[in-house]
Amino acid sequence: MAHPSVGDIDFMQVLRVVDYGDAPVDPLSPERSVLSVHRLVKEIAAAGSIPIIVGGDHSLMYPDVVAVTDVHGKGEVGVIHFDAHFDGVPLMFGHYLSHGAPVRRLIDEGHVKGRNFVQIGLNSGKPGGSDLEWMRRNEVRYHFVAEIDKYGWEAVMKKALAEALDGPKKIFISIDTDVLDPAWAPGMGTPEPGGMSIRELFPMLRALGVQNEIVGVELVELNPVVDPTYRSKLVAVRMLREVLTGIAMRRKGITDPHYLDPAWIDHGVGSR
Ligand SMILES: [Mn+2]
Repeated sequence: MAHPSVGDIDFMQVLRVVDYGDAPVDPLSPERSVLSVHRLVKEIAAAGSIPIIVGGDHSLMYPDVVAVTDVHGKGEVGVIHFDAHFDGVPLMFGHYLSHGAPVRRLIDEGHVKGRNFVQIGLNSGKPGGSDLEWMRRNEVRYHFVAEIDKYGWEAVMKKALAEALDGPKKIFISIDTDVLDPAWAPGMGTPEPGGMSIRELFPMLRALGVQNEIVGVELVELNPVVDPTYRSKLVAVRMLREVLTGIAMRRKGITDPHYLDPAWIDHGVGSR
């Protein structure tokens, strides 16, 4: 029997997973890099596959999501954005393309409707006055960590999904590793203490895959070099495995995000 990848369903047995290589980037120029990232991601989406992008910082969100909406339609994709930060400033140090501004670009240019843009896990200083005003004017939905503390991840996810799918039928998932508390994954660019736990994020990622048509996933802001414990890399890999397991479960017709394969679990905790 194949070793189950995340406790029950082995996504490698269900999906065809291919390493499509690296987008050529110019480390000194986001303006030049954004084009080659967009081209590669669009090529994957246009082939009918689900691009899974591993960053790199969150400036990738702009070419990644535009590539996917180019294929699936402007305004036809909802975004579930896990992040401690709202990433929607108009300019960062005067720059149009940066990891602090992709949300602004995507919504202002009409690739994704603000009302289908759902942020989960906000946990830094609140967006400032004019930024918050912009978010509200564009009907961006946002859920602070405090909301997860109060109502639990499942209630927040249910609400977030209803918001993202208020129109579109397809979902792009953007995961900034800093949505997690740095205790779980210290190898990141802009850690914020008090973030989500893996016990909240992992089941949420899996459930998103089970319950939705996922058309793209990105994992960004991971910086394993600054974490000699190796933990950040393990946790990041697991995030993607949870999403992929959810997608595989859906392909097998499973709709319960808490499903455990009885053939496997009977030999484990369930039988004792
Ligand atoms: Mn971010």
